[in-house]
Amino acid sequence: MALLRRYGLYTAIAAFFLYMLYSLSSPYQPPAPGDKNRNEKPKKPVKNYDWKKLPVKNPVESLIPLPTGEPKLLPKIQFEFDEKEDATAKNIRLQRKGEVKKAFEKCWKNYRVKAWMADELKPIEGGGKDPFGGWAATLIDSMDTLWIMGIKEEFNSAIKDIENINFGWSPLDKVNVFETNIRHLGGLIAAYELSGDKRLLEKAKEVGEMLYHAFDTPNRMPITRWDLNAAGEGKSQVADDTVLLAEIGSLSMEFTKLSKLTKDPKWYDAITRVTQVLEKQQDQTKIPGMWPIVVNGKKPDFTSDSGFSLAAMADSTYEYFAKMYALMGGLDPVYEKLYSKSMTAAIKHTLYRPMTPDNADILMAGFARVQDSEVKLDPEMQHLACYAGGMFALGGKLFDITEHVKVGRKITDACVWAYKASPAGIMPEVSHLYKCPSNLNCTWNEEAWKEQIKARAGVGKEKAPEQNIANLRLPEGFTSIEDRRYILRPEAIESVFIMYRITGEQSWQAAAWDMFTAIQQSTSTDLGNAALIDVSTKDPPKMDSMESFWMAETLKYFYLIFSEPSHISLDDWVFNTEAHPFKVPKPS
Ligand code: DMJ
Repeated sequence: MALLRRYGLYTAIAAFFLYMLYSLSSPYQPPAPGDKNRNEKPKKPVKNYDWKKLPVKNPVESLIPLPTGEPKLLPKIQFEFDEKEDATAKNIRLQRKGEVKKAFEKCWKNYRVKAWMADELKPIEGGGKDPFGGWAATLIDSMDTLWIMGIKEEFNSAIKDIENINFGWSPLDKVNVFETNIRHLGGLIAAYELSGDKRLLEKAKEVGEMLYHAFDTPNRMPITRWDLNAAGEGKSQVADDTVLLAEIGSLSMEFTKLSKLTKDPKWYDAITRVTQVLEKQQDQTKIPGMWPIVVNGKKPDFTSDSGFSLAAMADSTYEYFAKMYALMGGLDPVYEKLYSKSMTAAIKHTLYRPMTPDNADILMAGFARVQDSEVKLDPEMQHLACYAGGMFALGGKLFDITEHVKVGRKITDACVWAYKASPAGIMPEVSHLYKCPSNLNCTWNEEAWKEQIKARAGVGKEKAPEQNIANLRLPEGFTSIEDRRYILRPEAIESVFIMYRITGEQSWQAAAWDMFTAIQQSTSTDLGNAALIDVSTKDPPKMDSMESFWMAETLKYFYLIFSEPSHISLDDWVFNTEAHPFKVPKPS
């Protein structure tokens, strides 16, 4: 009646039909205004910077062009799978794939109903939160998973809402350029490449135009924690003197792909200037071949600090070298050089063999600090470091280095071991293991393990080691657990998936299923999946958090390991660090 009074009969009928059409286009409906589940955006004044038209204050003299020429035929990455599949194995595989898809559909449905357009769904209370700029991170991050899982109606109906996202402004004081790049830009590019829907490329360009202004500094190094409003208002910008290696070095795949798709080299130019600094300074650091976790973007100086790791805050910079080589069709040799020198140094200085009760021949990536020219390795184990298994294995295949495939296998084995060792069947966020004196052979020594627990615990040294172990809830082999959470991260299943596709060994699928069932058992809620506070208990308490990478990465890799191996083959696609697949160029 209200519609009728306000707009007249014909408009009201048209509006009613439009509404019905919209309702039918998706089985899951977003909440109405005023509904407590609706994600109400903050009431700050909304601006809308036109990034494409905003003048660049520090233009480059000439743009670095994309390499031209025919892409090389790269070595085969995937195992030559048998066309015929055993009927029982197929049944099990399909049933498992179905379970993963069901888990995804529950999260998607509730995100749509309770947190539509928010960055994240609160999986316990319902409603949404916006830690990533309020640009619907979960929606954009999940698009290619929808496509890959064949949920095409949802994919298609979500595009019109994506078109309405305003990248011209954010309520955040500082935008994380790295996260926006890997989640939003990466997500849109992959969704476009999979579907061919031009509206997604247009949106990717909008994100690219915005992020390009983070590079508008005198030395063209990007500002990674970026005051978007200052940039939008035309203020001068300077790169920071304290920058995380991962945040400055992991913009390359997305920017390169955007340049290729748009035929505009400006994004490739922007990241190539970072690559040039990495290359120039690679041999001048305290561990030549690697760069410290903290670098100086202002100078730029990527050599001074003394902490090195393949894990958090550095990770994807290393991950992207081999992947960039593939994405460039092998036409840019610099990425092979960056990969091979950094991996040689990382193997020597950051990998260690943990001591386990079954004397497993496994490897983990720890934290290296250089003191008085001596490298000291702290045998840390981060869930984040598990990606390194896949990185070495992929790099090994791409550059034909058998040793790297073996290293990749051993790191992935360590992650599978850590999942199994934990009471909840899930690896904790950060812990320490006992480092074997040699990587070549190592025999379990219970006394030595207990002594190290005492030493690490510091407090309560007077207690018997058994008491310490019980109090600290340490599985055998662990010497401390600093962060007991599991925040739905993907790195372990990511490497397990890559190992499966590379070797064809079904044991990786079995390991994946154990991981999936353990994760589901502890994290599943009525609305989705929740991060865990403490995986060192059998029944871990939950947090009201479901990061967008759960649907973008973790569930995608679980789904793909139970899919036909030709579905998103590693010979045709290369995943960005948020698991968004980009097409690999092929020679014609
Ligand atoms: C994701 O956003 C990406 O995988 C990133 O490289 C690391 N952190 C999360 C997942 O753990």
